[in-house]
Parts: sequence; structure tokens; C-alpha cells
Amino acid sequence: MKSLYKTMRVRHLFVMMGPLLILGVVQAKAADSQGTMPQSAAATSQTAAMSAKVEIENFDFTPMTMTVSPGTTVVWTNHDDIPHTVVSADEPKLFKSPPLDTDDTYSFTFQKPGTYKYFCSVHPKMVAMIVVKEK
Ligand SMILES: [Cu+2]
Repeated sequence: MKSLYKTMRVRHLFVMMGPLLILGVVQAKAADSQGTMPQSAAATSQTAAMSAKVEIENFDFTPMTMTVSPGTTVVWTNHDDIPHTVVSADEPKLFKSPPLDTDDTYSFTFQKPGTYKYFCSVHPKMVAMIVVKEK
């Protein structure tokens, strides 16, 4: 009985959300033809565009310490000729990349404020950190 109630609640939510989604699409299309963007769409694209880069070069992460806003996607690129990894120093590990070959990238989106240390598991002396905080 309890699960049936839950299912009904979920369906109810869809019924409520449906028109909102359609409204959003209509608004976006209207904005296209007018050449202006509604404020909600502008805000959405701003959050979606937040990203920051860390270069892996000469056995170093550059920058070694980087501060980003919550929701930022950090992209690491390996420029060395040998493989490196990007591994969270926290336990349990928040993120762990596979070995990155030359020009390979790895990305992770940081949602919560905090200090996130990480290292390369192939060369544990390679350490760096991402600081996530509201700016
Ligand atoms: Cu390495």
C-alpha cells in the first residue's frame, strides 16, 4: 500500500512538471526569434558553462592550488609523454581517473564547498588541490 502511494506521488509530480517543461521550451523558442534571452535561460547557461583547467606537465599539476565555485567542472589534461592519473586523496575517494595518455583529459564536477587534495597514483609525489568555495 505504501509503495502504491509513492508511485502516485511520483506520477503526480510528472503531471505538475510537464507543463512547466513545455513552457520552458516555448519560452526558449520565442527568445530565439526575438533575439533576446529570458533571464532563466541565461542563468542556466551560466551555471552550465563553469569549468576550469588543470594542466599536467613535467610531473606537475598546474595550477597546484585552484579555487573554484561550487558546480565547476575541472578538466585535467596530460601533456606529458608518460601516463598520469588524477586521484582524490580523500577516503572514500571522490574521484579517480584511469591512466591518462598524452593529451587525454579527465573531468570532475565539484558540487560541495571544501578542500579536495589529489595526487597521481603513478607518481605519488605529484600532489595538488582544488578548493571549492562560494566567491
Ligand atoms: Cu604521474
